[in-house]
Amino acid sequence: MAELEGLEFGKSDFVLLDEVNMEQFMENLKLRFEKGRIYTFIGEVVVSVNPYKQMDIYGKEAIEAYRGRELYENPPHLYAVADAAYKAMKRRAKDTCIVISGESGAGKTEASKYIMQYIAAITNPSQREEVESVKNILLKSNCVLEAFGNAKTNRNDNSSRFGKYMDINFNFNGDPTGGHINNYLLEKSRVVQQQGGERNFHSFYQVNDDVYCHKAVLSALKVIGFTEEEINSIYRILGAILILGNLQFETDTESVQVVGLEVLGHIAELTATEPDAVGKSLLYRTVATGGGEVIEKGHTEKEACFGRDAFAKALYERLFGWIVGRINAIIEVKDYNPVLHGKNTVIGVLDIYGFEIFDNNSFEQFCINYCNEKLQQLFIELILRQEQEEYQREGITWQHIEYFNNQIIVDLVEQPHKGIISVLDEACLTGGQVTDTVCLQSMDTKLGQHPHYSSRKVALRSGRDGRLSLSRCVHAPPPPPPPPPPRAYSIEGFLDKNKDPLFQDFKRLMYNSSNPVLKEMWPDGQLGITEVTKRPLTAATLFKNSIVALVDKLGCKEPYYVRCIKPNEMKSPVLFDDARCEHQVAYLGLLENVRVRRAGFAYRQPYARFLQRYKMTCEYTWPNHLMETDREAVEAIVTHHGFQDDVAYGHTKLFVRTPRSLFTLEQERAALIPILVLFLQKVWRGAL
Ligand code: AD9
Ligand code: MG
Repeated sequence: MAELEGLEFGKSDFVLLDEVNMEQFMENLKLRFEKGRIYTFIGEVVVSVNPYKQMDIYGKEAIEAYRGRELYENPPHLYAVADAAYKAMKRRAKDTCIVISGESGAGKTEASKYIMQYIAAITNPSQREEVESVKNILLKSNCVLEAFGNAKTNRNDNSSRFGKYMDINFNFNGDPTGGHINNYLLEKSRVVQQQGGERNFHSFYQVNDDVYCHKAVLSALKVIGFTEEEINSIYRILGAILILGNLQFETDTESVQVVGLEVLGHIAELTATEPDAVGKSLLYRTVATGGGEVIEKGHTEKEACFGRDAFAKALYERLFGWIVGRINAIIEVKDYNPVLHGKNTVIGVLDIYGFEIFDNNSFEQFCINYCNEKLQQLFIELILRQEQEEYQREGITWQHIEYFNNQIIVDLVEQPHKGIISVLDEACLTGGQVTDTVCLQSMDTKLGQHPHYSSRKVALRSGRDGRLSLSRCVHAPPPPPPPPPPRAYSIEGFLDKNKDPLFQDFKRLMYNSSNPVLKEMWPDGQLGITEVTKRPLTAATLFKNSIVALVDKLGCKEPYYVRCIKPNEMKSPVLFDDARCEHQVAYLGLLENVRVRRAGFAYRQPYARFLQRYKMTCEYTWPNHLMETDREAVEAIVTHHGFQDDVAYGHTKLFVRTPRSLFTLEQERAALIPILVLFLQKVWRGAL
């Protein structure tokens, strides 16, 4: 619970609400936002509301104020969480992670950058050169990843179109020695198609109009350690993708042709391949017949367009993956000897897309929301586990806590043979005749009885479509937080996006490039047509595997959470849209979080600290107590105020069940302080 803030700014920790209900939660959130208090705790979780304006709260002074302090000693802030994660890592040699979630534009990426800057600022006091270099590379990697992975969308001018998890490694001194980045589900469809008002990835514009940013990216690439040849290759590939974007086909009497053959020459030059080979891979595909014969089959115009787009998307996706891989190779911890250097510990920072519920939700939203269900599940599990561990450490009896377990929804999506992904994969395997609608029908057959599954048919101007819905029915007793509305996904495009096919001919073309950088990105192009027997994993299964691995990784770390909220759709610093915010609070399960936190002990503090703060409220402890231990003195304060039934005494800490008890103490303390100040002034003036 944060102190040092007056009540006119609202309650700095939601566990202090008189009652946990949406009304009170929202009232407090709004009041704090309006008073410029964008951060609020729920225990150790920070809830953040995007201020949409520069705040003077991230400077050197703030960093110093939070450095090495306990969470409740300062007002809520990202720095408090960053410091808590860092302290746990340094003092207790624990691997920790900071999970930042929230919807698009809620402030996740900005938060992750402030957290990294904080960690950079408080480490390496002796300014060792190699550590400074690691820090610099870690910070610069943001600039590069944002250039290639972010884009202007209707929701955010700098929207991350990929999920990012970054591990920062520390040596026994607590100084960064390296790192590793994992990226998730880059939205590659943006390369060929954007919604009205949106743009392609920033990188495409930086070569022409956003030249200022281009210079910064170039300089970041150099600082990180990309070679001239690599940088050159990156921009050549971007050029090739741009040309592909303008490439058209036409069908004459006999076959499909590329319009304006000179474009093939441009692409060939940029990708270090032959124009004929480029043309061939755009117009034909090599297939093996049943008898083992290899033939070339000409595309229809539609197939050629589909192939071209898939090629452009894959080029970009592999480029992005390769850039991340190169950064990793450079910042990877090398020559670490645990005997010589002590335990290598890690802080992970996860900046990943939050729940997305648009008017029209598709395969991408389905994947993203599945990821969030997994993280939500981990969140509840870990928060409970942390509580449980602390109680055990302190010798306090653990009481069972009722909470909503969304495992049932996770299972609905990911269970082998039965889940939605499995049914979808099966439909993709069946081949040509299965349509999205048929796929939805088989989901209905397999999952129709599931309490959280439903589907319906809708008539659209463009034809018929089906909607598949998952409802998150929250049934936690009492008081139940309002269940968020069910999410409906349009089934249209699910099969294609899941299969994500790319003709093998493109892979071979790229593998045979004489540019070694490009060749390195396409190792699977070396397989001959008859050698390609295994079907590649589908997009949903690949995503599922990566998220399962992520959750495993997070699960063995001590987690810290930042939950971001977007106050309005107008990017306004003064508007608090109640309905929009309430919706996010419900989806993030924040009321649930407060409930879990309060169901056990809402508040805990080491005896010495508690005593120092409240000893003035009790005659037996003011100005000093005569008891043998601090714990006894704390018992005296608690009994004096009559809330002995509301507490438990741990080995080193006092645990208080309801915030009201503490509130009484806080109020009394607040009332006493002016009297005390007056008294001291008189003492100084010699009046007493
Ligand atoms: V997305 O899911 O990647 O589309 P984010 O990452 O949640 O989204 P982002 O951090 O990019 O959102 O924030 C969006 C914009 O809000 C920023 O570009 C800033 O203009 C603004 N913002 C966010 N946080 C802060 C802040 N702490 N101070 C000032 C902020 N402005
Ligand atoms: Mg972002």
